Amino acid sequence: MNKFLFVFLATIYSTIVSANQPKEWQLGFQDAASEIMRDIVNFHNNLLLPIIIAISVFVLFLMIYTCVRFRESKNPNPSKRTHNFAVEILWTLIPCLILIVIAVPSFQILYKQDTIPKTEVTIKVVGYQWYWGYEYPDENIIFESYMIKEEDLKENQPRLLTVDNEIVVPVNKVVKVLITANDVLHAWALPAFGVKRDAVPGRINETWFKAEKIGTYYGQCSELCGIQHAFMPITVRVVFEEEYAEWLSEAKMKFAKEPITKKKYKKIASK
Ligand SMILES: [Cu+2]
Repeated sequence: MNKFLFVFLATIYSTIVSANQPKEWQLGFQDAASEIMRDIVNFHNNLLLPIIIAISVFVLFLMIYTCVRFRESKNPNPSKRTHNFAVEILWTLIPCLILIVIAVPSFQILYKQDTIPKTEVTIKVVGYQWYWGYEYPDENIIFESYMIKEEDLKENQPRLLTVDNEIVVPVNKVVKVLITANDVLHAWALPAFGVKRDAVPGRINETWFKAEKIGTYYGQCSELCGIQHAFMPITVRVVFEEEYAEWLSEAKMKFAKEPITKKKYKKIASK
């Protein structure tokens, strides 16, 4: 396909694809856009939720039963018993078993998040009070990302989530994210990808994601970091590879880490 036609269609498509952000009256998670997030959602919906509901119903039943069965009028002389060996064993063992049943799939997901597959794009994230700094170390790109104030928002830009410089990544590629901070603790979190890692000054944390759908994804700082903690959102635009390449060549000039020499400019422009 003609490259320009492709980029044109891709741009139209990416604006049609709905953005992933919290919706009004939403219950539960945002739609998953990565395998890890799908695992997390399945883990929650198919294992945790049934256990939580069963325990809540059981405890509610016990409370109602005791209130009715042992009310004063029906049970004027209460039993003086304080111990029951069998019941004590049961209420220790059963919760242990439940925790083990939860732990196995939980560790599986944790290990999957921790093992980074062969990386195709690397991004370094630095938390500042109160904005994010981004770097593409392999591409000589470095920039800062500030929230857009409410009065400056354009149509369809979500409040408190839109930034001036969003990060752009290609779809279906493994993106490694190196996360650190420059002043206090922050946390880089993107619900749709199942990513949340602390940004710790003097230390680099790693995580990864592989976005499976193009679109715009929103996250927020998730570690209370000061007065403007709520105003340092994260915006990631997932695009087709062609569009990514185009963005890269533009960003390399706009956000060059070092001033571009004439020679370097020629090299980038000729790519
Ligand atoms: Cu923060």
